[in-house]
Amino acid sequence: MSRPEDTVMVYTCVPRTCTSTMEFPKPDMRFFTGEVDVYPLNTEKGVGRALHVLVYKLKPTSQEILRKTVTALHDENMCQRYIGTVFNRKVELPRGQLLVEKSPKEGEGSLTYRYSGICLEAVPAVKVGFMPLFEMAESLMMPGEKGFRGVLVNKYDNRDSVGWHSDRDPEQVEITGVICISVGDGTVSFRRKKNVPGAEHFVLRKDIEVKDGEVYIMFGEEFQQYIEHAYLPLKKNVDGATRTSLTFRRFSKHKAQKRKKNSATQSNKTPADEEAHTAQVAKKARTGSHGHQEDEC
Ligand SMILES: O=C(O)CCC(=O)C(=O)O
Repeated sequence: MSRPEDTVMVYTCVPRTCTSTMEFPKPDMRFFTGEVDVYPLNTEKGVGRALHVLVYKLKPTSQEILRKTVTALHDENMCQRYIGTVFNRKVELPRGQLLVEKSPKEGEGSLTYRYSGICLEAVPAVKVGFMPLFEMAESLMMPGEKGFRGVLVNKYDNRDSVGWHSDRDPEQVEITGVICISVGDGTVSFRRKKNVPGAEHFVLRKDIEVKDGEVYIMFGEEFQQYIEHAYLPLKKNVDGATRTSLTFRRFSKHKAQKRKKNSATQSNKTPADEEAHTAQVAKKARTGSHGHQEDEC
């Protein structure tokens, strides 16, 4: 398990081997303690894009709001386990899921997210009491960044998981990338992608412990181009083990995605990597490999 290279109380980091300074989001003291754990993913400081995982800690008052909101969600059984199509076989995906949209515009239809033959349709944030959680996540954005359009909720029980993937946002310009709030302890794994030029500058793998009430940011320009992440199954059955993660995303549309949507020859193919992962889960494999591909349904 990796320990943070640095725990900072200041928000400008000066890497030892390069001349530029690195600025991290300053935690808003209404919601967060001042502590930030910084995990660099570069193998050599100053070489390649600067990519980090940053872990912030919510104050007890914010944790209380978070816990109440998530408990209410689970009491209403809002996170559903979906049956996906994998190699023409129907397989239950190993986690419960819910998509929440911050501000659905009337008449425009809500946010949707599709992979492995399933289509999640968003519920409005106000209906599930998520507006304060958007406020907490957005307080970590850098000045001028675009806000989050939605949040994907994953509910993991016992050995549930999400395999290796990157979140699709290829044109990501916001340096705060994807922000994830964790309810319950867990280990999130990161690794560099194979066969991607530039990915050789990053660590082969880093496992980061994220505790209940902590918030991690996949921080850095084009983070998702070079790095995959996963929440892998626990090694053993632990009855009653549960964790919920809330990943805040911009759900920006990719140019190719827009083209595809407009095209008459739209393909309904499910992402090959996700299929591989789910097939592995079906075979009770220990680890998986998949890639979310986010699309409008
Ligand atoms: O549970 C986590 O921390 C990871 C969630 C995730 O990978 C995702 O929603 O794409």
